[in-house]
Amino acid sequence: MWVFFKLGLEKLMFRETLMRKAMVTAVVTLFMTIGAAAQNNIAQHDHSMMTMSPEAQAEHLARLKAVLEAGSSHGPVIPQPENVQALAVQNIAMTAKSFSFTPPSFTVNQGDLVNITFSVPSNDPSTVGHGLLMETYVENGVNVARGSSKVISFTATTAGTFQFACNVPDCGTGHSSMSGIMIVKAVSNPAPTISSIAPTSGSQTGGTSVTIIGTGFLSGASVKFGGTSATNVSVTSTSITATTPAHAVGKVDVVVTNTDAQSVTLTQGFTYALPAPAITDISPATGPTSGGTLITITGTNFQSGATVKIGASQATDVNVVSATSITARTPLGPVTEQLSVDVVVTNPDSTKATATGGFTYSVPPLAVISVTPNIVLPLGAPGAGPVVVTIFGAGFTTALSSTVTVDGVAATGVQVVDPVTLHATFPARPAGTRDVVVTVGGTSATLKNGFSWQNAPSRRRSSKS
Ligand SMILES: [Cu+2]
Repeated sequence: MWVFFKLGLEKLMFRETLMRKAMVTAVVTLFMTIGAAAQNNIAQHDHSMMTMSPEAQAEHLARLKAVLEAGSSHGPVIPQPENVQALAVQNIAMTAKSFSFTPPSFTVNQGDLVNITFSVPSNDPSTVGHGLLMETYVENGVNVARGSSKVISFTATTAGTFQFACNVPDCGTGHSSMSGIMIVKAVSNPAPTISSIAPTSGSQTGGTSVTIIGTGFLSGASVKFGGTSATNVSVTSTSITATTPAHAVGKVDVVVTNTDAQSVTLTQGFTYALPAPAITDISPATGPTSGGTLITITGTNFQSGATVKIGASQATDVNVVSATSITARTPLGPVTEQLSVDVVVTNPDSTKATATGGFTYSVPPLAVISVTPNIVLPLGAPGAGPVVVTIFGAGFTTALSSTVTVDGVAATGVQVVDPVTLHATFPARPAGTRDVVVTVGGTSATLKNGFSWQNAPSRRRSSKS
């Protein structure tokens, strides 16, 4: 070890590469442990204040860089961040005097912003001052004149050991003893996590602004949806906003990758959907409460398999003609008075469009169309008695009181089933064919000869036929 130690840096450069790396590492280790006083011993390439030609200076710089590289140890170099968000600010006051750096070594944490205030005392023996060349971080050297100082700043992005030296070769005898080491301690950040994303779905065309909530996000983190990078990514430690890229319809993974390569995946965390439908027109926009009106709904982004709801009920005969047109029949309308109801188109992917009050059910004039059954046994016949009938018509409503008479006698148990259906119980009456009258509010409608009481046909008549 001591043999290696006493060899000068320049002599080491001419050795076989692996040997040199091992030896310089040993030298660095030694002067880190035994202190600055020993550094003078490694100086054997002094230039004794002579003035070097530009070519010689370039060659010297190249050789010095090679030596520093050999004396440093770190992984792949991480570029300087564009936006510095330092873990901490490390202000290092460094004095360079013939022929040592004070301090000869210092330690920072990965991610720290390092500000080296590099000073050369006014009483320094070197008339040309000194300089700082540091592996990876100060690649081109910074010269500082005697009696002045400069601040050299960088972010300690890459962890490892980085040797530095004076890059002013003609600063005097002992120049090459001016060497030191910066140690950047690797900082392992906690892996990022995602707790939620909002919204959880958006159009296949992209452009949805989403917010991802979680922990451990690092400035510069990237976000991918289904393998495609999001844009407009803005990061704080606990939230990320980003704009979704375009992607085919379906569920995709959301991946946040930190600048230290740690990542987190929210499996199938975002759903790409077709654009939501919209309704622009409904024609006709009115129809009777009895339903059955064929309407055409015009709009956009209707999908095959869409359903249509009118008021509280599903429309029938729904036909998605195209992405812009649907035909359907209105269901039975409300039992109450004239009413406007919402028309809702729901695509198979659950996106929907609502036309508020888009269809108006009109109550048609009161009408009685038929009674079932309409022939029963007359009063006095064996088995004769009250009978429950169904009356079909129009304009029935629970909003107004309803009465039914048959043969001038009130029916009992009158019940409005829907705007076109009533139930009632007719009494037994003498044989005959009579009128049925339905009264709703102050309006009546009559089915002339709508109901008969009569005996069953005789066997003879039956056998004749
Ligand atoms: Cu120097």
